[in-house]
Amino acid sequence: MDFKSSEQPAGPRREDVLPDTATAAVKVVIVGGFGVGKTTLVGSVSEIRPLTTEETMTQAGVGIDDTVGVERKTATTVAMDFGRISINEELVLYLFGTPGQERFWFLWRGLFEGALGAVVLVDTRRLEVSFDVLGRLEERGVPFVVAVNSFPDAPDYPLDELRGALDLPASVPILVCDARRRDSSRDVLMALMRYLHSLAVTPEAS
Ligand SMILES: Nc1nc2c(ncn2[C@@H]2O[C@H](COP(=O)(O)OP(=O)(O)O)[C@@H](O)[C@H]2O)c(=O)[nH]1
Ligand SMILES: [Mg+2]
Repeated sequence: MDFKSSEQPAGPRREDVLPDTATAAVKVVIVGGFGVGKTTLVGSVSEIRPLTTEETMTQAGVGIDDTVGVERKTATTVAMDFGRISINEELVLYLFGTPGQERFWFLWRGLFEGALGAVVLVDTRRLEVSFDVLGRLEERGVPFVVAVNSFPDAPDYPLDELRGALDLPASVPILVCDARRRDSSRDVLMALMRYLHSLAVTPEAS
């Protein structure tokens, strides 16, 4: 009989437990319009099973949630996604994905409490769904990076053109990602960390 079975011992799974060296916890918010890949990004990068609150789209969303370009999407996040990623032995990021639809904006105040920065996910087929989100972040003075989630049939604009279309200042990082890939999602978070660091070093850069 093989006693080295794959059975897990009782108690928390190893990946659920943070190392004792973890000393800094940073809250990061993932925002963006409907169907841009927020839940996907949190799910691909989180080292704990992400918590997500999806609800089958109901009549409340009909005619309001723009499903053009996301025809296969039948669930929409009503409250938030939650995940965690350790950047190194000391730094842990807590990720909060939050809906971009206007009817959920009442959630924003609480979710942005204590957040150090944000990732704005963008779908180039529907840039306009990001305008309000970007405007609200600027209003609140929350530093953010923009991540273009590349969907196969999405137009492939040069990044400086996108920067112009989204009216982003030159200092705001903009990068392309594939939210389904862990390494790509991680790169986005690292870009945000680098940006936050640069702001802390030279605050006038913001
Ligand atoms: N091709 C492609 N599809 C994606 C990508 N990210 C998300 N999706 C799909 O797009 C749909 C919407 O993603 P979801 O994460 O639910 O969007 P959310 O509303 O922002 O949370 C889902 O069907 C995903 O599987 C991506 O990078 N590439
Ligand atoms: Mg979602």
